[in-house]
Amino acid sequence: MSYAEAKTAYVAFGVDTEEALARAAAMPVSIHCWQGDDVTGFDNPEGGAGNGIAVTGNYPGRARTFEELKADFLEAVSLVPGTKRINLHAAYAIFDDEHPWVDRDKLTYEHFAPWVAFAREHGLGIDFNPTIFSHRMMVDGLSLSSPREDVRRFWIDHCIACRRISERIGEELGDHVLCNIWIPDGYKDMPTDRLGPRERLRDALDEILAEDCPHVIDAVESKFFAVGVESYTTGSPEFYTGYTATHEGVNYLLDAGHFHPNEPISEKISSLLLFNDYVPLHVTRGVNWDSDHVVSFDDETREICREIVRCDAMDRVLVGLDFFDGSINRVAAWTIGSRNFQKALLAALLEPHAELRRLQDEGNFTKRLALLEEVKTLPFADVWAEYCRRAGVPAGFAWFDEVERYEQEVTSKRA
Ligand code: RNT
Ligand code: ZN
Repeated sequence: MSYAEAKTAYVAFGVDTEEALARAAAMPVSIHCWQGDDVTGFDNPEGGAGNGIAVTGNYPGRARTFEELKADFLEAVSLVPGTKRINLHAAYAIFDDEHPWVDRDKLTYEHFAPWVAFAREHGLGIDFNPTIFSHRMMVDGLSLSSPREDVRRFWIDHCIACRRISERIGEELGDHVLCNIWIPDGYKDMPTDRLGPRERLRDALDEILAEDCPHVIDAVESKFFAVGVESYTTGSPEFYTGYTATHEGVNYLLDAGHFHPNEPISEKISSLLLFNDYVPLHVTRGVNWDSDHVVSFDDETREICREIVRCDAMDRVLVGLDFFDGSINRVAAWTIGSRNFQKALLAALLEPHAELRRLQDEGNFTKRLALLEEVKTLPFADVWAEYCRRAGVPAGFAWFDEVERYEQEVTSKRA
């Protein structure tokens, strides 16, 4: 079927494909830098990910330097339609002769100026995250909620540095920068004090967030449990629900992998939208746990996008991707997950939401279900192909040939 025929098929359901294409293309999606190197970063390349984060797989060819990571990122995003931002982590600081290595509590804007130059050159926005894992100051698995004053001090100073860096990036780019704090703090086995760590986390956040940073959109990311912290997570959903509800301008970041596997975040977006300026997301795919599998064009990703569209919140839901699979070609992983999010977004924009809402309000639940199911088999593939064509990226599976070529010529040559 041609795009023109597909367009007609959608019109029959009151859906304007032109409007959907334009809206999908305009929504920024923050693409995480950390898929390219298994969350290793540049400040401790020998260390690799650990101490609060887990990555599996040893597919050859991971990016080891700033140059390699930039090249791989550009390769991946050249195959993805839509408006892109780059999501950085503090561990991706650039050190050189002029700005030699410093520890994370001493990082400054200069260590990220090369990223800003890169973003400018390619018309990308930037988002930022303190890196509170893979570091010797994670003591007994704790950072901001540690009982040790020196440990808390180090991480508070790191987070303050990150907010200042984010502020300066925002100034430089004339943009807002999402600065998202996630900590892995928790206990493997039954805690005997649940309150103390949470009091310490609350007080640490108060100190971190005290400075006025007009270019920064602050967020805190909750988690229910993780491998290694099965029994207790300091930064739980209730903790951050309370914290963000009582702290103006601090937004609650929902990660799709951070809840019970049967507790989808698509259900939560509308509630948070009522009480927060922004709802930042980490779109990822947990398989039985927070495994951060590559995002699939699956029911939950599609439902997340439907909610964004239904709530008319494309400017308040800040989408970031957060998956990292080291067991397959990393450029392919980046491309697959990012394209899948774009597919889900476009598909959501192609549903007759006003009509579906009307049916619900009229109590016509039979027709609501009938219509929801009927539109699933409209010729989406043809609109998707048109979306890709207009963005100048491969519409069909040809993108994979390009990734294979890149692997042959570039990543497979890395020792
Ligand atoms: C981990 C959190 C966190 C990280 C990234 C690297 O469970 O989801 O967002 O994945 O910061
Ligand atoms: Zn996350």
